[in-house]
Amino acid sequence: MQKFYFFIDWMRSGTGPSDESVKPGEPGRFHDDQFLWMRFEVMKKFIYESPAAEIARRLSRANEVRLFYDHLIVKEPGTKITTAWHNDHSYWPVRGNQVISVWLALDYVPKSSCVQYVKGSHRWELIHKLTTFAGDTERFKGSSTTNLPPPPDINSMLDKVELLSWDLEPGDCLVHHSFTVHGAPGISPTANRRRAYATRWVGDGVRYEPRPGTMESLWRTVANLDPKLSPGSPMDSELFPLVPSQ
Ligand SMILES: O=C(O)CCC(=O)C(=O)O
Repeated sequence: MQKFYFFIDWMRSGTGPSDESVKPGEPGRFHDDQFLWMRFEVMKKFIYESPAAEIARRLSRANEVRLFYDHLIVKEPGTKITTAWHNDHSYWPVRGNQVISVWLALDYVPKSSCVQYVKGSHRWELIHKLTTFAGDTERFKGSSTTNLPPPPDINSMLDKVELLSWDLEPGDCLVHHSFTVHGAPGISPTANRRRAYATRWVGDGVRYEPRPGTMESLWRTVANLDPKLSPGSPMDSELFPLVPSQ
């Protein structure tokens, strides 16, 4: 585990399809990076040797799962911006129900810093307009996703929905369906850093569906990562390796 922490601190400069959500001059830092397993042996080892694949396979009731991608998410103390309400499915070039994330806490995460999930919202099966983690729509302006409904304004529905979040120890994980609406608060200046390693998994029933604006175009243009799949085909690509259960 120590080695894993070291890598995470060291690689925060991000060489993949990484993002900085806090604008210059704003407090804190909210950084994320993707496809780390392709660059760092320690992440690859986690993918193939941890129980994450089996957790995803069982919970999505799939026969087998592929790693869709891995994602490091780091929020520093004093970060005011919240993670905007969204579901993941809207961003992803996939069709199907067996799409699961395992969000692994690498630090102690008090409930006040934890991701918040809208209970039952996976049943809404919403495909919404895209924003950045910080809720910025500018980057996606011009894509045909502008015809979609906006992400749900959960803050105005708090009397109608139930939010779920927890106190987590390092090593605890949360598992969410790709249609589950979620967001996260900022981090108080006195709280500790919140590092999470999320792995995203697809089951054998999932098909490639590169809807306009979804992340495959970012992956291709920023990081030269191309699954070389045609729309409607199974997710059978070197980019999305099959991971046998442990
Ligand atoms: O960690 C966060 O702040 C957001 C996490 C998230 O949106 C996700 O893992 O899908």
